[in-house]
Amino acid sequence: MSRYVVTGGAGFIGSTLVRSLLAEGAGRVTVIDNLLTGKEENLAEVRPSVDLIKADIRDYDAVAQAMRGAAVVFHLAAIPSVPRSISDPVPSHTVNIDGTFNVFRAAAESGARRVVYAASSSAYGDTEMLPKVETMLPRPKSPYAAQKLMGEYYASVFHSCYGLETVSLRFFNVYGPRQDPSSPYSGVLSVFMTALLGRRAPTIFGDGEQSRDFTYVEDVAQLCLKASRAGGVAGQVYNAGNGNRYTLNETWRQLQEIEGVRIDPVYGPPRAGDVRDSQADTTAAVRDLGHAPRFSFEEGLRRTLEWYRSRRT
Ligand code: UD2
Repeated sequence: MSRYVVTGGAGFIGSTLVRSLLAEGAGRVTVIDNLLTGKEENLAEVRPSVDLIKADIRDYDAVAQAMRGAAVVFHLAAIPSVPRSISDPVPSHTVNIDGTFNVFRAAAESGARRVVYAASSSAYGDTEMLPKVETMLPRPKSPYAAQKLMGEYYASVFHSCYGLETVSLRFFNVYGPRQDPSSPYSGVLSVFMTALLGRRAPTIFGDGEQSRDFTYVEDVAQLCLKASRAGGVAGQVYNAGNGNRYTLNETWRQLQEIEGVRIDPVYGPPRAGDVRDSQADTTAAVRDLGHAPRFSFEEGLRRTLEWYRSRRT
């Protein structure tokens, strides 16, 4: 078995992380994925270097078996999406909380050294001030946000009670190649880009003045690697964002400019559980983990757009 395990490694972010690990010389990587939202084809050209275990993280025995001999675990498996956790709360609760508990428990029992946990910026909810700093009181506004926050608490407790080195990274609206645009719960940029390429109007929920710290997937993968190696960070929580924020209106405008088209969006009612503004304070991640995002928003948008274009038939 490999010394690296990535739960959710066939997903959009997980498969990027698997590539980064292999590029840095990992040799082999074990992936645990139930292929619910992940896809084997996301691993395409790296598949020969991956031990893919098709299992659900709610299955403790399968998780424990996959982790035998692992040194570092990246826990990315989850049922994401704020609206999905509201319309169908049971699966997201059981995967994101019970499944996460299983991952920490199996990691501790197998003697793994460290678990890097994919937490979420949604834990902050609406804060009085921007950017959002790790010391702010969390105020989750949706089941998904509460579940992801619970995972952070478990991460911290597995460190203090069992000595497992855990690092929680609060991902801020990650986007990039391989993000699946086809579900009603897909991330907004994947939806915007496929609408743009199909010359269709996107639907913006609310007035479009809500803002996000969109973070390119390769920058997040690099931060995961750094978090797996940094000293003196066990039990801590860090923002994994860029430190910028763009409104949806600005973002749609920028995409139209890149593509040289003009398509007015359709505005719909605001979405329940939505956070208004999101922007990471990256001071702690830069200082303690060496976070150094490389992709500007425009560069990330262009690269992602090219990827969606290359996938059009
Ligand atoms: C949350 C977290 C993010 C990550 C993600 C996982 C926040 C601020 N961010 O993302 O870090 O954990 O959950 O799922 O909580 N929208 C439209 N039209 C569409 C789709 C979305 O207007 O077709 C809006 C949506 O109402 C929201 C924004 O776009 O205001 C972003 O939505 P999203 O689903 O891409 O991500 P979000 O912010 O819920």
